Amino acid sequence: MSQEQDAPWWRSAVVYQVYPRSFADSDGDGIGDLPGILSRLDHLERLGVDVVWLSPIYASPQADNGYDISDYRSIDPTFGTMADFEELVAALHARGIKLVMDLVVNHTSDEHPWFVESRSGPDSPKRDWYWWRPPREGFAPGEPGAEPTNWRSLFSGPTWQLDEATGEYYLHLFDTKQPDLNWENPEVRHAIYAMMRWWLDRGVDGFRMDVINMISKDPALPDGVPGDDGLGDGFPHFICGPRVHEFLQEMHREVFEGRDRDLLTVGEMPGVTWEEAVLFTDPARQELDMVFQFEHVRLDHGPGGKFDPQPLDLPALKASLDRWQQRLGEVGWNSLYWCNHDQPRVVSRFGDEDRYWRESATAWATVLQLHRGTPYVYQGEELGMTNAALATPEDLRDVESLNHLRHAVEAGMEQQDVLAGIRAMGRDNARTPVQWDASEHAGFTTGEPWIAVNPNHGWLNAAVQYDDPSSVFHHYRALIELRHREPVVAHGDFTMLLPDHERVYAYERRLGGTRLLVVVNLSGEPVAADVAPSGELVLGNLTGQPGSGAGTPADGSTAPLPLQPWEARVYLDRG
Ligand code: TEU
Repeated sequence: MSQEQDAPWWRSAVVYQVYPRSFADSDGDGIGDLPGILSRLDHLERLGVDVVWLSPIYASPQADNGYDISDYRSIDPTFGTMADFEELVAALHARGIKLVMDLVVNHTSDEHPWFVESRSGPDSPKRDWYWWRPPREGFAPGEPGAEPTNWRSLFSGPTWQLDEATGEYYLHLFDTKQPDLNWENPEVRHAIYAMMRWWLDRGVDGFRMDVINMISKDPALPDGVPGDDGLGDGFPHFICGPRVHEFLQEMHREVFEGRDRDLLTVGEMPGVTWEEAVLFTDPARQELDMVFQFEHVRLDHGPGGKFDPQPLDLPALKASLDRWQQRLGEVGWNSLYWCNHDQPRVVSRFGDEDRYWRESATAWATVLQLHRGTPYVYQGEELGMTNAALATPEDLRDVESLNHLRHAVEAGMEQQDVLAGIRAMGRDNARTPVQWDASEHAGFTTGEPWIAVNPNHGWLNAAVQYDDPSSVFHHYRALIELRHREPVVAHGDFTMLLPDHERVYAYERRLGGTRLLVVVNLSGEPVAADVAPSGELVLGNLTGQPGSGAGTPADGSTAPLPLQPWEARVYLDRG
């Protein structure tokens, strides 16, 4: 059998992420919901995606928009009912689309009954389900510096919260309302596996596992190297910790083994290295199908971290992605993304939303989608949605941004400087409502949206794009269709071209005698790229170019190939 026939189904699949809060609201409360998603399935089918990854819809106090779960087996009433959920699964399946659920098991909500019980006292049978520790030796509870470790939370401040009643601290790598589960305790692990089996039995097709490389902490809890803020970097002690592979192999045995269905597992892994990623995704090791790595989305972080952005260094991006392409692919597998609910919009971040909105959105789409790996499209990305227009602190909704604002201002930074960083990099950028049409709230809701709709929805919306063959939407559709149609996209090998070029992103994919050439000008100036096209131009992003399908022959001229600002070209040569 050929490599293609042997390959798992998800190698030629495209995943679409739905962030339910902001997708579509059916009942006018201003918050998206399951019936809302159900009403927009035509959009997904038209786009041609194979899988929907649904961000959390479980019962939750919504301190982190559902990434703080208080009951893993029920649907938050904000989003609907279990009956709505069942209807959604059935409707997706009827259209041949799979459903992958978000699995948030590094932590729960502090309102989860497990934590409530755990918190009730040192003798609670669930005390050890979380990380409780006395104050640091020689310190009284609550005294500055009494935290059991000096780790800095991913959401600012220390990772430990004092519980006044017992004088002990609990660990929270994220918000204080997100206490970390103790995976050292086998009861915790088996309760999670049982819950996962329960969802699979309900027909879901896999899981996207939230910060799953943080579940194993070094039980000695060593301090991290302190920074200017006095807090330490705990990453070395909880990123890909000592037992993470063991836990994921156990999970695989307990949850996935023997299920003869087409499932997908993807682990979200901040700070994962490619060396670790190969281990996580090597099929022989039976851990995960693929991981989300973060190297490429950190390249524009400045010395002050994510809220201190700097211009993207294109050769550095190419070097990074090329390394991942080379190291994962034969063994292991990449997931490909620019956008998700935590990242700013790609057209605003790396493109030119003012002068070349359509061209730069489609240029970046082309670059990503034709790499080797499984591409992820985040809701609205297929429309070229832009960053939010959030001007004041009152406009912000995201707990990470709000915590950062508070801590940075307390530490003496100017509020306007902090806000500038949040405007560029904050997570609310990705969370404004999907722009369905030009009506008052963009067709998202009839009520007051929980976060402001982007004012550009008058011209930037799905309704306009459906009828425009040169739209961002149709470009994504064409890219997805190309992956489905041409095995070279899913299965070909990858060679980066022009690695040092400051403006052009070019690469070649080869499978047997077939060659796919992708050449993209990622700048607003015309350039000549030193590549030699052959075969047919099957896809381009300038008006009048083929939108996938019947191509026009490459004109046979030798390099260099002239490219207009933000022009993308894809050539297919069947040899
Ligand atoms: O995110 C994990 C994570 O580390 C970052 O992407 C995070 O969003 C933050 O921006 C770091 O600066 C996952 C979820 O995707 C995110 O939405 C949750 O808030 C987080 O875990 C906690 O569950």
